[in-house]
Amino acid sequence: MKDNKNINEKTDQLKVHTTLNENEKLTTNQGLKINNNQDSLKAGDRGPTLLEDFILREKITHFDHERIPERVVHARGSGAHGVFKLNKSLAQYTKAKFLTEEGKETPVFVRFSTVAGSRGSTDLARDVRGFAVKFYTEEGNYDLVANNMPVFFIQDAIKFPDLVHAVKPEPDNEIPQAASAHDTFWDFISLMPESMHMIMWLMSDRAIPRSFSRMEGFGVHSFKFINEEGKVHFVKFHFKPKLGVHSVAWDEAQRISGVDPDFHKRDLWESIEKGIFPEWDFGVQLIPEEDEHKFDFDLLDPTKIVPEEVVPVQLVGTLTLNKNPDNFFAETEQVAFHPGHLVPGIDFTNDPLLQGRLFSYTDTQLSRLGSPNFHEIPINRSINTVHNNQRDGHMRQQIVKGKVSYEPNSIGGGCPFQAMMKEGGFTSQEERVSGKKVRERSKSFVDHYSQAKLFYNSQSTPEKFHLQNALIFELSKVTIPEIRERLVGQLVYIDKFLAWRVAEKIGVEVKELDFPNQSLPADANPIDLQSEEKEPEVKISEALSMQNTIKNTVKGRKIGFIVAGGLDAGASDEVKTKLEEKGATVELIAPSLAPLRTSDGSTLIPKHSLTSTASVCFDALYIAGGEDAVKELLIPENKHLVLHFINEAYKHCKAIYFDEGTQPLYMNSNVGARAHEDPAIITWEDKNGAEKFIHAIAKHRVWELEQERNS
Ligand code: HDE
Repeated sequence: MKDNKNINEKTDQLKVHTTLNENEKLTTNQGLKINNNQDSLKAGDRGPTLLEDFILREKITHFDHERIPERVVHARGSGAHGVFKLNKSLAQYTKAKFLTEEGKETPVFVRFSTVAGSRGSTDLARDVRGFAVKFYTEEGNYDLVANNMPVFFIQDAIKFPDLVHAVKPEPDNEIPQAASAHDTFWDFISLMPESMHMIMWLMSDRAIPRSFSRMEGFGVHSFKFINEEGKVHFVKFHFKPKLGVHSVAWDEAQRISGVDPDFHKRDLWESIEKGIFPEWDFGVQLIPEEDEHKFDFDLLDPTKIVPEEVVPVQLVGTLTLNKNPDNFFAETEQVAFHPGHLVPGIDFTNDPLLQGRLFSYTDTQLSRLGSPNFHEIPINRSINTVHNNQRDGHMRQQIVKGKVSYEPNSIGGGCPFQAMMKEGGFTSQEERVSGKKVRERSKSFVDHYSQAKLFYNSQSTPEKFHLQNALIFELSKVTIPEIRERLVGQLVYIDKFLAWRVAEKIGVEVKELDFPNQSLPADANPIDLQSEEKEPEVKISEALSMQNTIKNTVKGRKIGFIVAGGLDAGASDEVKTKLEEKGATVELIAPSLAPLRTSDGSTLIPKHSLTSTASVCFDALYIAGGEDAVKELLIPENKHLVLHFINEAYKHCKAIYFDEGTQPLYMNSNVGARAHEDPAIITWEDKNGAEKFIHAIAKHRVWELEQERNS
């Protein structure tokens, strides 16, 4: 929404820096009006260009320096503005103002990202997604730099460069782009048992979301809440999408990467432009400080979740994205997050992964944005004014008056003053810390398989099947058999059948693992340690299966209507209206982009032709009836394209509605050969077809019929 009403303190602040070229004259960067932007200044019209052409030089110089380094990880991103509304006060647990006043609204900017791929790679890579939220609070910026998976590959920051080097394209030939399916990634993983829980998440369909609006967000680490009295709680942060958690099939993801590599970016942009604002419930898991050691895992270990059955998630707020950025580079590219951007009432824990992150994020902005003044870039500015004695540096914007840039001072009347705690001055939580200086991993971090098992066992049968196939796909790309074998050796500790099934398909044998393990104390043997594994408190966690998150809504769904000249306008209009009333979008796909006439003489303009899009870009298909329309769809040059649409949507377990007169298409497609009832296939025989169609789309997919639909 270009000029929507979703204005808040932050978007207001950005306005000062926003410009529109409408009705303006072209100028140089110095404000000089330009009279000829077509030709450079030459010695004669066929002569050499003159060095004195300052207009040419300025233009080309600026162009030459337009690029900045992309993020070393999370390079590809999409962002949006929005608002966080607190529905339930957390004053009992934290003094952070944006979390204590019920009904309070805080402006936010959110950036979603893939991790491994370059800026120009595809949205649909199998990967973790970043979910970074900047809260512009009255007490300063608070960044919750989250992911769509609640655990991480490694337990200690010192392994992060190794992990990233392993997953990024291989350094000799820069292959493969935005993919973990290669030797170096699986070599590293197979030697890092602590990564196995995360690998279960990464091989699940969570790594190929249907949209950003259908992903969860997790703070991953345990953080701390501190209330006015100084009482401490550990806290885990959650964002739960109002539309449920949904993903596409891997085969679909691969096709989308070709047909529309910007699939997620486009979905986010278009949803917001249409006013279908993505929304999440914000939740917290709270653990009193004194209960820190009550769990069969360590709260400081980022490869572990706190199962919701053990500590329920309390939903306390709503995150809504309601405004697209005006400029991708200025906002989405230049936004700089940092887990160390805190407000009073929130603090870190000693999670050794988090501790390393606290160094990395400012450091990386220095090379990416080129100056310690990156906080002055409009998107990064706090809505609370900034007052300190930091000065100068590249691209300084603020003009601070006066002689004083030190403290203590008397010349400036002592300003700016330190703030007392009661005035909102930040104080770190007082924590007793003692211990020998050691380069070691805590023994409480050693159980690497219980929660990997918990995740796997909590998946529905189709989800397990997809996970298994993802492992087979990925490991089949590994050229070194020993790596494949070693990884299978890890899977044995999670699920023997899974290990056996994968091994069979990737041509290795299931062997017991036997290799040096760098993440364990030197004297520990991983197998012995595993045999000490405790019976877990929770064996199945419902929250871990996407199947359990289905909501009864078609909001934000995109439905492809396959139409042709002479279509039965009455019938298709009825379905379209009902879908649109419920927040879905309908797009017409026809043999060509030429306007077409309906049975009642009205004109329709198709958005797509049968060759310019594909079924993978839609959640469901409606095949419009009408004698002439069906005839046209059946002519040889159209028939195979239409059947391809239908068969592919069928294979990907989508809802398909065949309206009156489309029997020949139905019979010629794979749908006609189905042996059993299928709730997501609606035909001309169904009474209340539109309602059934809507119901089927709301279920997302009939994954449980995948085997049958593909047989
Ligand atoms: Fe990051 N991470 N990270 N990370 N991370 C970056 O910062 C890093 C980790 C996450 O949209 C970088 O500005 C280290 C966990 C997101 O701009 C960099 C370690 C989680 C984003 C960096 C981690 C994240 C980043 C690259 C291990 C989930 C994108 C560019 C110690 C909780 C933010 C940048 C955006 C980006 C370092 C691990 C989330 C290099 C050293 C765990 C969402 O600073």
